[in-house]
Amino acid sequence: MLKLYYSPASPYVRKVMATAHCLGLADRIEKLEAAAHPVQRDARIATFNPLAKVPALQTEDGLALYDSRVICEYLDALGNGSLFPPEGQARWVALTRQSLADGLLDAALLARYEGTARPAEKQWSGWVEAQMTKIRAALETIEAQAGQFEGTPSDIGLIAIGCALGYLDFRFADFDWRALCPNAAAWFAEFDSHPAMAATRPRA
Ligand SMILES: N[C@@H](CCC(=O)N[C@@H](CS)C(=O)NCC(=O)O)C(=O)O
Repeated sequence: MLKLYYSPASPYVRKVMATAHCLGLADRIEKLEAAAHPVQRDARIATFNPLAKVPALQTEDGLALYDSRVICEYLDALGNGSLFPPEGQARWVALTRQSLADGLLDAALLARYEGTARPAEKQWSGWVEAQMTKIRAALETIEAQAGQFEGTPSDIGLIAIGCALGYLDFRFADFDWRALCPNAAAWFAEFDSHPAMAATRPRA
């Protein structure tokens, strides 16, 4: 079995699990309990990943892999998939979309940690606003491209974008990203109903 330090709320873990579902590998993953936190380090996760972040995977031959980008590419190779286009423009577009979605998520997590992990007297609204600016800018780019997106999780860029938009629904429910992104919203309505996305919706 593959062993995965896991959180049902993590959008990066969702990316890994959606990838695994697309490839028919989800049943080969044993989910290991973890409590990732930016300040209260979880020593269990650190046995696979010194950064103590999830996702962190141990392969069947004992290799420790992180972060989500590497794990997803490993799964694609293991499952003889085509979620990482091997060459040409399709490859660079898919990888850059993954970076865009992961960057949106990095900003979302930093904004959330400011409110949940930092003591109230040290919180800084300017920090959160700056992260929200990054999120809005990433959404603008997603909206500009949404007309070209396929309706199914056909590559890692689209999977990552789907997980990022799903995370906004999950943790930023008051932020009406659909009002900014009508085309992406229409795409997401169909995309998120795919079995690989439906099986991996975030939970607290
Ligand atoms: N770039 C990493 C980000 C992983 C990440 O930030 N995971 C969060 C949970 S959603 C985490 O483990 N946070 C704990 C920490 O920041 O130390 C990836 O793509 O896997």
